[in-house]
Amino acid sequence: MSVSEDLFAKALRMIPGGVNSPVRAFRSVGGTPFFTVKANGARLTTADGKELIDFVLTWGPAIHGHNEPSIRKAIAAALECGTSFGTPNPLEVEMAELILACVPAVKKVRMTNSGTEATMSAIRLARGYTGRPKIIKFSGCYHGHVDSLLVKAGSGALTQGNPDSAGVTPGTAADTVVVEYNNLPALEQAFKANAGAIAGVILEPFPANVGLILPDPGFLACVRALCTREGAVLIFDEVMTGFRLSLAGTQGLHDVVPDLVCLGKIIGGGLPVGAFGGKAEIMDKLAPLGPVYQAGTLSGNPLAMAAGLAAVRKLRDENPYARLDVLGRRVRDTLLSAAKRKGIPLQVPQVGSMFALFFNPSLVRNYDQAIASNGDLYRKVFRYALDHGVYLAPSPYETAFISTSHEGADIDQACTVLDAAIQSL
Ligand code: KE4
Repeated sequence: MSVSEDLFAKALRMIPGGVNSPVRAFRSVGGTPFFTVKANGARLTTADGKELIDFVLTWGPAIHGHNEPSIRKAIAAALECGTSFGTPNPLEVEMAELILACVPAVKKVRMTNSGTEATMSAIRLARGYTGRPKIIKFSGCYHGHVDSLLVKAGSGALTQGNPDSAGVTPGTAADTVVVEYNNLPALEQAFKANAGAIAGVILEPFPANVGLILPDPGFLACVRALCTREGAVLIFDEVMTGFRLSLAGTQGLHDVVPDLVCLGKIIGGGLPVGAFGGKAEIMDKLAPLGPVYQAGTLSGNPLAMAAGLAAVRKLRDENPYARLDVLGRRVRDTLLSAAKRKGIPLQVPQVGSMFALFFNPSLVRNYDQAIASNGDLYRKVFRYALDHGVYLAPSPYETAFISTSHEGADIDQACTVLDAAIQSL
């Protein structure tokens, strides 16, 4: 038995599914998950001493690679002063200043401890600001484990949703309307069917929890226009894409301005974090100023702020986004070329340092098309890559990430393995 297998057997006895977050259990790809004991640059080291080139990057935060020295030094320096104060601390002010400087849509910001807290708070704020009950979300978009957002399209797909998890009550789901992404007529119809009741529309501008789906030309602008017309709050969930695709997230790639933005991952430099921000007139509805309650013992924690400040300042100072896009295109072209030679239909949506694989003959524009892709071929590629030292996301419905530390030998080696993985099908 390997060390990871032994650890997993022990974990299973004490932790549900042996993991503290379901996707880590490898249930979508089979086999026993490996345990990581350390990480540096683009590589993880497993409990069995195996090195893996990592395309998951702790689900996004490690844009500079793992254990980046300036982030490590920033945490160590903050640690000298203690771990948590429960009072305002100067680093929170620096983080707010930096987020406002980088993300134009954000005029005021509140820190949280996770992306889930950020989206949960943003939809409560939208409801409190508008006095309306309903939220529109899009199928395939994931916003963390918020009751109101663990909802799938209901029988009357344009009226109310159905719970997408046990424990979410029909009453909660009833206030969520689920619409197909990239389907403007459906969004228009949802507003019509819920006239005057929609508090907000939340979406991942580039859905990346269903593989990676890119918006049709003009889709985001039309969503913006409909929200403006209907008086609904437009919420961009950029927990994944924030600071990943540009300093302004997807907002650096188009000109659509949301009313609220949710952030996470990169802004914590690998430590627990989330944030939501946007128009001051909306944000000022938050306690202690306004009637919408929101709180968190460790929100703005000095260690997470120090790590996030170091990570974001490094992005601001070095602006690595063009370099990351070159790496993303290289991986995409490697995969597409390999699939063409093999005669296998493959889509590789890629934007900057994010990419995904859909074994599908057609462009994937929505959730139904994503899940109709061949998951078995993905699982075979995942397994071959892992056996040859490359770690892709352990699910066909996730996105892969590249860091600046992949440049050079690691991306060369990874592309060789990914090509061979496709040829092995
Ligand atoms: P957290 O609560 O996990 O910090 O963030 C939730 C969240 C919100 N919004 C978006 C767009 C997200 O991608 C996430 C979390 N992403 C997943 C990866 N698909 C986290 C991995 C996990 O659940 O273990």
